[in-house]
Amino acid sequence: LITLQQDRYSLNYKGIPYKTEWVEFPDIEALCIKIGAKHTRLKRDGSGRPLYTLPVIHDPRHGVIADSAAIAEYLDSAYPTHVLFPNGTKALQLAFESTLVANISGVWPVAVLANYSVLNSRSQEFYRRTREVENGKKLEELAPPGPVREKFWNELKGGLEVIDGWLKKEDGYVMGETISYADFVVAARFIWMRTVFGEQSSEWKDLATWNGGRWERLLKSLEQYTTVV
Ligand SMILES: N[C@@H](CCC(=O)N[C@@H](CS)C(=O)NCC(=O)O)C(=O)O
Repeated sequence: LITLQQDRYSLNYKGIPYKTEWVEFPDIEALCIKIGAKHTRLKRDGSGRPLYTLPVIHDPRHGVIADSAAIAEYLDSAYPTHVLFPNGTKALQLAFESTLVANISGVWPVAVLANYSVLNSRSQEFYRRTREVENGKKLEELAPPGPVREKFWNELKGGLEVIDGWLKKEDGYVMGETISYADFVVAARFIWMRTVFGEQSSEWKDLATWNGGRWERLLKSLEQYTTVV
């Protein structure tokens, strides 16, 4: 199951035809090894073993590539229209991605059970087992309703305020008028939140009001690229 959709948005943006194959969590490692996709980091279970992740693309013109940033860089070199990393912006865009991920990390413990509930039973078993080992806690104990959950939610809100402060007051993209990889990084996280919490949830309704509603408007303005093909 691909939860980080930003590469699909890149493909849509560039108008490259493709087909999506959905992969369940327990099948990712074996599939990556079989097709020769590289691991993207090490497992966080203390084993030091490689961790294979999605998204991965297979382009018959080139081969198999893992990791969103590497995929975007490859797509720019092979398909140079609608550039994702305009000249000289890759390092800044990747720094933006790291900071965004750090600034919104409070959402993770809050969303973990909602994320778990959208998976099928095989992926649920894998997700619960691996995430509980990584965190040393039951999923239910990560952000129980009450002050702990509120603290994480407020951390998310504060983190997004920082990002909002970096962007233009009137709507616009990370690079101003130009769409780039960084906007798909933001959109992918918001679409993930909307998907796991649900559009009618109190969480999404709250998020949609933050920072003058800019996040929902961003999704609307990128909608044509964020549809699933
Ligand atoms: N840096 C990678 C991160 C991708 C990633 O973390 N993917 C997760 C799903 S959102 C994954 O495949 N996890 C596999 C696992 O937990 O075993 C990228 O941007 O492509």
